[in-house]
Amino acid sequence: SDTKQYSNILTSTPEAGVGLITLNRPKALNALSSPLFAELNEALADFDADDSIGAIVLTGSDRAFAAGADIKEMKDKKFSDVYKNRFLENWTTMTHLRKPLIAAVSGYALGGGCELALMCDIILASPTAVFGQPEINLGIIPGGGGSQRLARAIGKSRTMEMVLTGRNVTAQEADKWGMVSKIVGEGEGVVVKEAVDLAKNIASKGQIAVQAGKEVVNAAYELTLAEGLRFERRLFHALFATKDQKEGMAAFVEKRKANFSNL
Ligand code: CO8
Repeated sequence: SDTKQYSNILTSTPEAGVGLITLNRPKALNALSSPLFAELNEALADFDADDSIGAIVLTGSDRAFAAGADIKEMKDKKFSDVYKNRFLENWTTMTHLRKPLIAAVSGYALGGGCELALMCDIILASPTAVFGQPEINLGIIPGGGGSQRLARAIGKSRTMEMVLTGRNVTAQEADKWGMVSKIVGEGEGVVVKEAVDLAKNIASKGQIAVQAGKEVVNAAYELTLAEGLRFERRLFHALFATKDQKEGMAAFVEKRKANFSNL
């Protein structure tokens, strides 16, 4: 996966089982241009298809996770352009990945950058992280799911305040509101290291169970409670057909570490 050369992102495998994607447009604070998103989708699809990868980390720089969609690219577009060309429709492709995706956010996560983090499965924040939906200041509204995913994550009142005023929120507020799973320690690179450790931990589990776990949690955001509970139980039942279930439970009884085969 690290053989491909991209112009707007970097890819690597910092630990066995972990794919790392770093947004790399430093001069534009990682503004999400169409070429960047095409590369991001390609790299995510490659890691998702790679059997040796168990979890993926997405990060930016110390200064910016991503400062939003590329305003210079958008500014002269007309309704007919964005509608007919399905502008930014491919942004949500990443929500269909099988493997867990962890956002390691440092610095600005604004507009589309905040929405990008919200499309990930877990968000770790550096103490310097800043989240916001400043679209209102540009005469538009969030278009990458911000209004919907934020409302589900932090509730109506806070989402309304963020979307209608464009006010940025600190990592500390985002943490208090349950938008991120935690704030890591201070220092450059700390958030990426912690995200890679978390990804490595997830990659060490049975991968069928990991992917099923992601699928059922995500179902909680799409289905009614009754449908979600039924879906969870069916997948829970299905896992009794895997070797990993036999191995995991045998290892517990035999007081040894499980050796999962992902079968
Ligand atoms: N697009 C393009 N260029 C950007 C962007 C951006 N979003 N953000 C920063 N840049 C560029 C700046 O233009 C500047 O370039 P240059 O040196 O050529 O002038 C460079 O990055 C550095 O930026 P600043 O000089 O402004 O740096 P500061 O430290 O002074 O400020 C800020 C940093 C506060 C982050 C500031 O850059 C800023 O406010 N950026 C814009 C934030 C914003 O409004 N984001 C929302 C964009 S709209 C959006 O995301 C809609 C999403 C729709 C998603 C739909 C999905 C389906």
